[in-house]
Amino acid sequence: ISQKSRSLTVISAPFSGGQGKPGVDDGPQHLLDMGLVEQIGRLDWTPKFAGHLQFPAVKNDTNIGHVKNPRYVSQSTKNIYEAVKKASTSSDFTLTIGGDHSIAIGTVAGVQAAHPDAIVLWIDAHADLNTPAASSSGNLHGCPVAFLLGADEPLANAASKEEADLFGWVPHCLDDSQLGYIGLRDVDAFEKQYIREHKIAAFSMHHVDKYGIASVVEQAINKLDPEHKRPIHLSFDVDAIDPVYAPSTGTPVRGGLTWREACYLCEAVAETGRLVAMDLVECNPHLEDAKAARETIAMGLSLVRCALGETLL
Ligand code: NNH
Ligand code: MN
Ligand code: MN
Ligand code: MN
Repeated sequence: ISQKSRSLTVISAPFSGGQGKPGVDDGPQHLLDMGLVEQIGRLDWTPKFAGHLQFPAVKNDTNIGHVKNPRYVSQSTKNIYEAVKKASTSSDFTLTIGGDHSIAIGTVAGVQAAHPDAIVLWIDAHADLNTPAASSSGNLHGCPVAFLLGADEPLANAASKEEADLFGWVPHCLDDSQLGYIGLRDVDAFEKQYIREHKIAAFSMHHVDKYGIASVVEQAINKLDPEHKRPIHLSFDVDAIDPVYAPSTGTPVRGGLTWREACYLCEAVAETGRLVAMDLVECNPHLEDAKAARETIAMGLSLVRCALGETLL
């Protein structure tokens, strides 16, 4: 019996200010050009493209301490937050396409506003859990989870209290017990310690090898939601996938998920019937060559289709 067609909002967040490589802001257009909305429309969903969010440049956005583009990232992710909050309140599903992973400051906060009990599955080679102070790169795409958990402190070396509090608007909407990682293999010392101390559900590639992806997804969901009743937000960084399958991304790390493992993960989440939001981030079609870019975008499209139930019989 087929379900009635559910409403889905596609939000494009062509944002690259959370890291240093230009081109990731072109990920959304490439996903759209290769048929994202049409492909979703062939499934049991009614997609509506909400357009490209605009991110007006910020003048004199100098580093605060070593933190890069702080005002631009704060302002842009706030716009994303408002858009995702609105979409998540009014439609059954919100798909946000990035853009770098700093956009998840806005997507997670926005989805949590509509579904405060939603669990977040963060699929990534990295934990993105650095506080600005702990980050060695100063790239804010490595920090979204810290803001959402409320692990951050006012920015050090700011010129004013206002500037120190640039990210004070981010709701501390996530509890440690609401977050699960899959795919980790490049985690900084601060992040490891935080994961241990706060007992965050974290499955690295070692666990994927040891137990298999099916068991890992099951263990993650069981740990975060033993009663299997909470909504799910899937935040998918394509660098979780092995660079053989997703080469065009800013920080590739070898030894990642295979094509099928990544798709399986999305299918298993689709199978729950509780997925309410997905982010697809860090596709940078300007890295590697045109063929690599096409393969990376094709991988991303597959993930979305699998998460929306394409392969379920
Ligand atoms: N952990 C590093 C940092 O904070 C790398 C983060 N890079 C990512 N995250 N691509 O997904 O800068
Ligand atoms: Mn990430
Ligand atoms: Mn990553
Ligand atoms: Mn905060």
